[in-house]
Amino acid sequence: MNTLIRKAGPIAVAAMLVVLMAAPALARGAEVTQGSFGSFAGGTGHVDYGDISGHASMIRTASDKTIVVVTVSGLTPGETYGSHVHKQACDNGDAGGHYSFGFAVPGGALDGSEIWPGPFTANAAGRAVGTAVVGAVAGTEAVSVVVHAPGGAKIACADLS
Ligand SMILES: [Cu+2]
Repeated sequence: MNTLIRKAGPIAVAAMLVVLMAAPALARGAEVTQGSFGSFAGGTGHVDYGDISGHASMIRTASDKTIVVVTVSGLTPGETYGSHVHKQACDNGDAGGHYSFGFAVPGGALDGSEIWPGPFTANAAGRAVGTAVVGAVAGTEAVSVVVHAPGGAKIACADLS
């Protein structure tokens, strides 16, 4: 131990204890839920796009943001698709309606209360990427992401788990 550390010893130990005691509160990590897209079967309110695939991830960050990233393939090149976080599982009423915070949040869609990773436009290969970043942590009802055809029909869904 050199002189400086010996002199600073008690203060350094106290500072270390403060850091260690604060660590659990600071250590809350990001929570990630994710899932793969599957096409909805053809039927009332649906357009059967056949073989849409891809992935959706939702990150609830330690800094109280929610980030949603979707990658979708099997789309029609040049076509623009809507996409939202929904509040029911894909096989429960076709994912139900949109997830809503119930109040406006920074970056929120519509009236500021929803999370929309779309709209996005498919490239020449029929692929698209969509993102959403909102300044609040999504609640437990944010359980799926739906892709909508132009016109609104639900065509694909990913359960987040
Ligand atoms: Cu939707």
